[in-house]
Amino acid sequence: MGWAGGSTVPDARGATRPPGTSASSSLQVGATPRRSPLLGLALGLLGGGVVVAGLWFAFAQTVPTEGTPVVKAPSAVADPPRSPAPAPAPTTGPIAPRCPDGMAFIQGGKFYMGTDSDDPVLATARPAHAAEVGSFCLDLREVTVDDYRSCSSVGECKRAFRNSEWPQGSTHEQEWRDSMAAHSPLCNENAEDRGAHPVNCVDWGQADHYCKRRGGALPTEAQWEFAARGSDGRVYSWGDAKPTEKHMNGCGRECVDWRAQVGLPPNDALYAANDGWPGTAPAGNFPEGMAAHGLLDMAGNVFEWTADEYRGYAGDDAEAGAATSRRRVIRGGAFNSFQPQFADPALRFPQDEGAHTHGIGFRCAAAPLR
Ligand SMILES: [Ca+2]
Repeated sequence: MGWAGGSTVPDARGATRPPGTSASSSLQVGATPRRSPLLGLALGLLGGGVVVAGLWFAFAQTVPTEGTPVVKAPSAVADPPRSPAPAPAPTTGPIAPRCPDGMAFIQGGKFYMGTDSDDPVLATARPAHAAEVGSFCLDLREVTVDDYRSCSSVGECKRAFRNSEWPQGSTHEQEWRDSMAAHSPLCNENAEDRGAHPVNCVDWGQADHYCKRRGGALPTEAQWEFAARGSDGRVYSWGDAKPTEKHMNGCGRECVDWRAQVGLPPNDALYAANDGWPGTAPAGNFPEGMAAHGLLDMAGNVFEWTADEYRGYAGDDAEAGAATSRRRVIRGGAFNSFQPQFADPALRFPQDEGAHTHGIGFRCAAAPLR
């Protein structure tokens, strides 16, 4: 997408010129054409005719006719000094806001952020509380592998990781290591045919840097949630319908089967159908799950890094004491999410900002163009 990239390229000399012109089409100047005597006479007669016509025209303009005001003829006498031309009247009516290519304009507004659900999965998202955000732009899709490589292949971003790694937490060490090994092949940097998939296995710093290089930033949590659900209190980003294999890339039959194949502990399926993608799917592949503003994959495919450090909404931040590094909020559920709560726009989890996992990617926000 490259919306901070320059769209103009100077020519070989570094000069600029209007579009559609070239140096070879410029006029030759300095040559004086010769004129024949006959041509001179013809031009003289023509010039005289123009003078006569001009005088008639000037006269005609000064003759008042009924109902029309007198217009003063041009005069050789200097006019009195004129006052400066008035400034153009301000344009009335709203000016359509603009966003960089590939981004949606999100009109700012109020909403209830978080949830009052007592579901344990949504524990960190309690309580619902009034919030307000200003207008901003947000990527319609998750940043893809190809997008990210446009930065990492020119040495301006660090390459995405090829292994999945996250803090051990309370998991048994061998189980933790086995799980990281089983999931690492799902890092899209390992494959040549996943250019249209979301980039994953990037840590928070890589995501933050990529967005800043594009002239934007990671969305704040409030921006992300407001973009996903708007102001109307809907249950999911697409509305109130329960998530299916048409709405999002979650954990369907294919995901349960994949876990069995690689020897991971079984889990339930979010839906019974096979959504076709045991790992990530190409970004924007689930149009029925489209949120307001045309945003895609706001649930499923990959979780998304946000700008914010994790803080408990109610000030109950006891977990933070055990963290070994700063934790950032991730949003939106992933391809391996098997509970509908993971599609709830309020869902939020802390993640170590140094983690780089198969299930986390990102999208960027930006200020509207002026
Ligand atoms: Ca997503």
